[in-house]
Amino acid sequence: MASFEFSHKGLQAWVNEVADLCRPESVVVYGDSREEYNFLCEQLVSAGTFKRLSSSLRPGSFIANSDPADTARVEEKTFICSQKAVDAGPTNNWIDPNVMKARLEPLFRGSMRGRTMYVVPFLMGPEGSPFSRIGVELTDSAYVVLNMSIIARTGAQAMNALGTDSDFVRCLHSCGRKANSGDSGAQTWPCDPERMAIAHFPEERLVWSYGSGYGGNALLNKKCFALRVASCIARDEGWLAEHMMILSITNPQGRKKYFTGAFPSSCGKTNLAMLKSSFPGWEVKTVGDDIAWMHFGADGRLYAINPEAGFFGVAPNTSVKSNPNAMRALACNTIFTNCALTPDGDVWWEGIGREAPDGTLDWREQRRSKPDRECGDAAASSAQAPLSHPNARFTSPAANCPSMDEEWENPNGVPISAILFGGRRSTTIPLVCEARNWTHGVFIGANLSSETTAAAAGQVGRLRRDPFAMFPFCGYNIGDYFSHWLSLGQNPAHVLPRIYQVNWFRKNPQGQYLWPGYSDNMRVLKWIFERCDNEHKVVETPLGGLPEKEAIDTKGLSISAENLGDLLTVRKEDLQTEISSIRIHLQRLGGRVPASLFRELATMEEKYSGL
Ligand code: OXD
Ligand code: MN
Repeated sequence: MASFEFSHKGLQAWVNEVADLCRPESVVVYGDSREEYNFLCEQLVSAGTFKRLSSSLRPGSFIANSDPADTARVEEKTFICSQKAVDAGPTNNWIDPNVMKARLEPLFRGSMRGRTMYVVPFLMGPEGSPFSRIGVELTDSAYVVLNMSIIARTGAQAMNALGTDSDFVRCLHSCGRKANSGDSGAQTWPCDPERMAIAHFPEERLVWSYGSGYGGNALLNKKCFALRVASCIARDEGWLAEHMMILSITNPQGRKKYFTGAFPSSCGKTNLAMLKSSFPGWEVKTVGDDIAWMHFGADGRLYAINPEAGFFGVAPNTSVKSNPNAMRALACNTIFTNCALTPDGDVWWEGIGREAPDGTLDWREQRRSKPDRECGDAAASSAQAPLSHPNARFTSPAANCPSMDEEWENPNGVPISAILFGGRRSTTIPLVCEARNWTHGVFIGANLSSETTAAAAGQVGRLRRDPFAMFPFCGYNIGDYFSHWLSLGQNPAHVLPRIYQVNWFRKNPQGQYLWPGYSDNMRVLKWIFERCDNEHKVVETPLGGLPEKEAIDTKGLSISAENLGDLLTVRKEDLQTEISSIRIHLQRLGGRVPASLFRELATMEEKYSGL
C-alpha cells in the first residue's frame, strides 16, 4: 500500500485509520489534473463501468449503468446518528452512534480489499469565500471520484484550503460487496444493497456510507454534507443550509435581483434555475440548481452561495423545450448514468423530444427495437419498461451551462430579495401568493407539499408534505429547524427577503394544466420582482396575498380569462381540507414544532371563517 505524508496531521491520522480498517490495495490522493481525470476514465472504460460516447456527438462524455438494485437515494437506509434520538427528530431514522458504528465497522473491515482507496479533498463553495467549507471523501469508487470532480471543487483548491490544520467534514464511502459474492474486484458496479447504510454523525461532522455507489448515497459532498451535516453546522453558527436553487433576474432597465427557491424533488427546480426567458427584455441566469448556503451580511441582507460546482440532474424529461440551457450543459464532458445508449454512441431518455433509434441499448443494456421506441413525455411511456431509468442522471460542470450568472462564484454570495416555495398541487394552491410576513413565510415553508409523480415509487398523486423540501435532508429535529428559521426573522438588524408560494401545476376539473409553465414562469417571476419593489397591490386571502389578475403580464400568451381566474382563486371548500391536512402534519411533527406555527394555522382558520 502506498503511504502518504499529509502536512495536515488530522487528515493523516484519519487516512491511516480508515486504510487499516478497509484494507485497500493502494491509496491514491486525487489531485484533479486533466491527466488524472482521463486516466480514471480510461480505467473505468477498461473495467466495463464506462462506455465512451461518440466524440463528435458527445465529446469527453461517458455513460455508466448501475446495478439495478442501486439506482437512487434510499431514505429508509439513511440515518442521523445524533447522540440523542430527539435531536434527529420525527423526519429522520435515528440509531445511537455507537450502535451504528458497531454495526458498520464489520462491513467496512476489508471492504476495499483489491481496490484503490482514493483520498478526495473537496471545497464546497467558491475559492476564498468565508462561507466555503472543506470536506474529504475516502472512497473505493473511481466513478465517485470522477463525479465529485465535476460537482465539487477538488484538487489544489481544496488542498490549499485544507492547509495544515483546517477543520474538515470526514466522509467515508465504500461500495462494499454483496455477501457471499466472492472477492472479485471486477464487478462493473460494486455495491451491497442489502446491507447498505448512509449514516451521519452530525456532532462529529462525520459521514459513513456503505454499500451504494449511486448519487446522493455515494457523492457525500452533496446531500450528506452540504445539506444534512451543513444544516447542523448552520443551526449552530446562525446561517442556513437549504435545498434551494438560486437564480438572478434582470429587468429591461438592467436592474438585477436574486431569488432562491425550494421545491421537492421532481418539481422542476433545475428547469426553473436555468429558465430561458421568452419575455422581451427580461433575463434569467443561474447561480445554483440544488443547494444554497445563506448568511446574513454586515448590511443585514441575506447572501447566498452555491456550494457546488456542477449539476447532478435528472435526465428524463430534460429537453430543448423544458430546459435548453441544461441541454447545452450536457453537450460535452458529462457523465451519464442509467440513460439509454443509441447505436451511434449518443444518449437518449424518455422526454428528450426525439424518437429513440432502433437498436438503442436501454439502461439495463438490453437492445430495444421499434415497438419500444418512444418520444414525448416520460409519463406516456409508463405502459412499457422505459429505456432510461426514471432517476437517470447527468453530471455536468456548471462552467458548461450558458446561463451561469456572472456572480455565481462571488465569494461573498449574492443578495437574496425573495424566497420561493413550490410544489405540484393540482388544486387549492394558486399560481403565486405572497407571505404576509416572515413568520407566515416560515409557515408556508413548513407545510410545503407536492403530489407524488410516476418517477418515484408509490401511489401517484398522493399529497406528501415536504417541509422546505428538506424532509429527506434536514440533519436535525425539524421542529428546531423551524425555530431556527423563525429566530433569524426576529433579529431587527436583518433585512428579510419576501417569501412566496408558487404552483405551476394547478389543473382544471378535466385534469388539464391551467398554466403553460416552463419559460412562461417568467411572468410570475416578473410579478415577484416588481412586488419586491413595492409595485402592484395584492388581494388578501387566507393563503397570503394574490396578484390582481391584470398584474400578471400575459402579453403574447394565449390563456383564457377563465383559466387565469382559476389560477388566482382560493376556494373555500379547498381550504377546509387544506387546514385539516396542515394540522395533522404539524401535529405529527411532534412537540418541538414552535407554537407560532400553530398560531399561524389559527390565523389561517380565522381568515377562512371570515370568507
Ligand atoms: C436530488 C434530489 O437528487 O433532490 O437533487 O433528490
Ligand atoms: Mn435535490
